[in-house]
Amino acid sequence: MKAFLAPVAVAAAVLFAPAAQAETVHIGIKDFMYTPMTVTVTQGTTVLWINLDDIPHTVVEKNKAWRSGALDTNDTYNHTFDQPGTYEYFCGLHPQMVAKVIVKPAAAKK
Ligand SMILES: [Cu+2]
Repeated sequence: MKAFLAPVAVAAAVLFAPAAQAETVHIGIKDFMYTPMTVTVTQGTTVLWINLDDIPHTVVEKNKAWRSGALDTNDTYNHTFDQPGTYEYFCGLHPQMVAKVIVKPAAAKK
């Protein structure tokens, strides 16, 4: 009786299918830089930062609308961008580290 295997395969395909919304974009923090320095995402996207340096960094929105705590090596911080706009941010520990997230309206996505 091996017929039960087929439904399992179907379930796996559904689980691994890309989600229609709720995308996540990753930004690495490495060598005192956010990589990539500029990302363009669609409204509703979650951006996840991960610190790949061996010293702490933070992620602070220019107007301090949101900010991470100190991120040690391999620590992550995420923020979901619900509103379109350009969001500049910097590292509270190394203010020369600047980067930005550009959020496009969901309707603009092709
Ligand atoms: Cu830093």
